[in-house]
Amino acid sequence: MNLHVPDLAPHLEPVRTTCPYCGVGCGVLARPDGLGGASVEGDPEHPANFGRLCSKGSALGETLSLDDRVLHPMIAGRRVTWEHALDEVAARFARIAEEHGPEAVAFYLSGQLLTEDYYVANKLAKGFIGTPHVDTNSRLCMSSAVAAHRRAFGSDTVPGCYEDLDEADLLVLVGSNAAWCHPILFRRMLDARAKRGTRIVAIDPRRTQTGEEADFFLGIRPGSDTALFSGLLVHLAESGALDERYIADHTAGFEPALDRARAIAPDVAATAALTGLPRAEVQVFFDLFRTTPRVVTAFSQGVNQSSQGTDKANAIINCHLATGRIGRPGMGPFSLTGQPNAMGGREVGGLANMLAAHMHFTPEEVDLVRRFWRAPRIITGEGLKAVSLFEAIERGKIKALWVMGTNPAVSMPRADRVRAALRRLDTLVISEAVATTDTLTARDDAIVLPALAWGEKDGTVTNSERRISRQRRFLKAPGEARADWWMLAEVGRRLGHREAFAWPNAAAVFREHAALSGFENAGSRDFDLSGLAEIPDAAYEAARPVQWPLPRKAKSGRARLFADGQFFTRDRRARFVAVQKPVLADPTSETFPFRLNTGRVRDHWHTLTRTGKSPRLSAHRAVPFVEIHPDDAARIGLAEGDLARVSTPYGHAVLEVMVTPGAQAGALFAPMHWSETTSSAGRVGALAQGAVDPVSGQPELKATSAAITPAPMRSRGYLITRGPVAAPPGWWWARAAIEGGSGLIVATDDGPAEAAALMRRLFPEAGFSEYADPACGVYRAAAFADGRLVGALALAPAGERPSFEAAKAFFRTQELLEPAARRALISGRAETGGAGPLVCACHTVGRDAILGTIRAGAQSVEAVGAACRAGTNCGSCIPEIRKLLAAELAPSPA
Ligand SMILES: Nc1nc2c(c(=O)[nH]1)N[C@H]1C(S)=C(S)[C@@H](COP(=O)(O)OP(=O)(O)OC[C@H]3O[C@@H](n4cnc5c(=O)[nH]c(N)nc54)[C@H](O)[C@@H]3O)O[C@H]1N2
Ligand SMILES: Nc1nc2c(c(=O)[nH]1)N[C@H]1C(S)=C(S)[C@@H](COP(=O)(O)OP(=O)(O)OC[C@H]3O[C@@H](n4cnc5c(=O)[nH]c(N)nc54)[C@H](O)[C@@H]3O)O[C@H]1N2
Ligand code: SF4
Ligand SMILES: [Mo]
Repeated sequence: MNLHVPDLAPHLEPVRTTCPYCGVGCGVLARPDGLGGASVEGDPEHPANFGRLCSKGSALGETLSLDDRVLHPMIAGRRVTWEHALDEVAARFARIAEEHGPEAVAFYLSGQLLTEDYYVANKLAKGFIGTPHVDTNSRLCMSSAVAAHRRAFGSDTVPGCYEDLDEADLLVLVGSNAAWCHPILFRRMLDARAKRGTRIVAIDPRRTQTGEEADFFLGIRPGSDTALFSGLLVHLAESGALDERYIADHTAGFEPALDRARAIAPDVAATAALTGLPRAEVQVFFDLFRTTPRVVTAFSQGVNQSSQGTDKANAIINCHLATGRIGRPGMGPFSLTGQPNAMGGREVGGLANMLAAHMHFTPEEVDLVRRFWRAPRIITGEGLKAVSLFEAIERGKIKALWVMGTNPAVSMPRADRVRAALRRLDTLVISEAVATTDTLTARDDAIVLPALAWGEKDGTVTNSERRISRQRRFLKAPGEARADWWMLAEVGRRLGHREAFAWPNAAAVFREHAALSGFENAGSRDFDLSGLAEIPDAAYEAARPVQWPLPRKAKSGRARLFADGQFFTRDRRARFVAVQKPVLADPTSETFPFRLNTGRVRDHWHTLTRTGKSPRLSAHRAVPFVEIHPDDAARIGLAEGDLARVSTPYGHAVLEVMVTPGAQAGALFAPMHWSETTSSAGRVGALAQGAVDPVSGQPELKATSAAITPAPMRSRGYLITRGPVAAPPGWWWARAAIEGGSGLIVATDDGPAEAAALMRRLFPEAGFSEYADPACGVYRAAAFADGRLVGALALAPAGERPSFEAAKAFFRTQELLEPAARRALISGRAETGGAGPLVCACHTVGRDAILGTIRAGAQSVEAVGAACRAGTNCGSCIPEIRKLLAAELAPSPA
């Protein structure tokens, strides 16, 4: 295997790297094609995925184009040299620190930075500029899990590993849509079920794809998880299922925690009332948990992104501690991390309530870090957490902000306010790879630093099971883009700290980080990577995935912790936590009678700056949408595909309606992905309330009181062009990547006449094929230059929606279109017969094609795969295929 730093030349041997999306941390083999692209496949030797990749990982090759990249440093929209940009950042930070104190300078970082980037940012801010205000998008993601770990274990330690998922007999998924968000781990869970009969329980107010696949789905009332797990603790205590010995020898605080649990949910009936679940379901779940020793409770954002997120997580951990089911094969609470390096950020201390290397602010720890860094301005206490940080910016208290690897104008709750706050800064510095993000365009005088992106940079990431893997470069740096750690170090040197920021490469940064983790650490701190503190450059280059802790002299990392009952509290005992009774922070009202939940879809990643480039990934869900229960939809007068206006006290959006019995009555769900760059009114972050958890400071993103009303427009349709164009003012639109062009799915109060005029404005030189039926409100046109298709526009009355799916196929080729094809395009019929909405992103198979195979006799996922290849690569769509099978094969009512 070639593990050298490669160049642009095509490689026979692939480069081993790690997927830049979710916290599963799959190994990827990348083969550059010599033209700036690469093909990717799963690394069979990586212990997270053993060769598999999900739809997003498989499509990484489609996201490497340099369109929209930031290629040069810019100040106020003008290209400048690196020297100039870095001098300017340093000078402005120095001036602001001088005039207003160092606390007027802040950093907002990301769980998508590499550990080396993160380490340098943290060191610069907390040791050398002297500002504690360093927070990260991990505040919106993992901070409740971190806080819960610390309360229970005395340290932010994930006790288990992925093999526990393979070896469990019961997998409880709480607030996790793993089928879509951790697809490769979910496939491991399904494998465990096939192999050992593992039962899967999903607990979520929505019946997601995960809930569909689970053996047992608990459609819990939003925010009521603490009640469910309090009820479980009481049940375990009363049915003699406690591990009394473990409790006595290795824990503290059991009695008060049990008393509190009793006060919240004394029995099954009370638990059922609080969670909205039928008693029988609560009982089944309690029985399963009680009688199955090998149980892993995996949790994600339905737990963390909550105004009681920390209590939710501790209520779960309490049940594992009470049964001693922790740190042993197939057992334990398991926080599924979101971002590829959520864990690495925690390791360096990139959160405002941490100092460095899992150390906090005891005087001894502060002094230790100060001595290790030889820091002139070490901070001595916590900084502001994300939500308060942006409020401090709004108030003018923080004057300079460096945003790195995150897009807060989209992803922060109350995103409108956050965007306005960015405009109040004296200085906004942004390191970015993509030029069109909402944050980057929030003001026109930002200092923009071009960052290397995935495939171009070198460093490490840590996945959900504490496993550190290398991300390796296999592409040339585009333009003048540089690594994030390099920019930070250059600013550090310019601020006069030459020696402290003198690393020659990422390996050197990593060694220092590993050394700090082991510095004066005789087993008192969980995070110890000192075994790698002297790793030579060549070994770092070739390093294979390894789990921490990895102390000096250790032969290998550790898969599990805490089986010995030794925790990182002062007395080495774990703590039970007496949790609070759940109350939702934002009660519904007459004006806002619904509860808006937000989250993710299968094929998109966050704010679309990367997956938005892939035609395959953009097909599964092409427009911003809102899920609603059929009864609610009927009452309000909304049908599938209609447009609806969703409002909360904080903002509003216009979204396409998806009617689904998977939604709870009274609940709405909308994905977080669309921004102002990719839609006219789909930026859902603006709607989220963001009340923070009192312990972790993590904002609530799953339950905001909301209203929904129909927002009909006269016409629906699409506008497809070869290069991107803007939709006319007043149109509703969403942008979707397609092969050979740029797609807008649109709605408007305009009709055929305005549409015809628009085509002529857009393509003044072109020839047209057109069909117009003004009486019926129908217009379809294609524009040709020298016989080549350059644009297509179709509008029809809202109920009839012209097929974007069918039309986009005509743009795949740059060749002349045959007259028959021209006619087909204008007739509004697909050339090939509609494939329906995309289901399998890997082999581009639509719903109708799959239904065709089922009707032709395919009776299983395997048979469908054999007939049309759907589901045979990454498997992310298998749950959807199973659902189609179930619906088609269900006996029809007599
Ligand atoms: N496809 C895709 N995968 C991703 C990402 C992506 O953008 N796209 N992002 C990655 C990141 S950073 C993260 S953090 C993870 C997130 O992964 P997940 O946490 O699995 O994803 P979400 O959709 O945010 O939320 C999970 C579920 O929580 C449920 N929920 C809401 N309220 C409650 C509640 O009160 N109780 C319970 N029990 N459940 C509730 C929601 O209905 C939702 O189905 O995904 C990672 N993987
Ligand atoms: N309503 C709602 N909001 C949410 C959530 C939700 O469930 N609902 N989930 C929250 C969670 S869990 C998360 S993790 C966040 C995610 O939200 P964000 O982190 O804001 O989303 P991304 O789109 O991943 O932003 C990453 C940015 O970094 C840029 N980038 C890519 N590579 C590099 C690089 O190497 N260096 C630099 N400097 N930049 C790079 C990308 O172009 C992109 O603009 O959203 C949070 N917000
Ligand atoms: S599960 Fe998918 S997105 Fe997550 S790391 Fe693996 S390939 Fe990447
Ligand atoms: Mo996240």
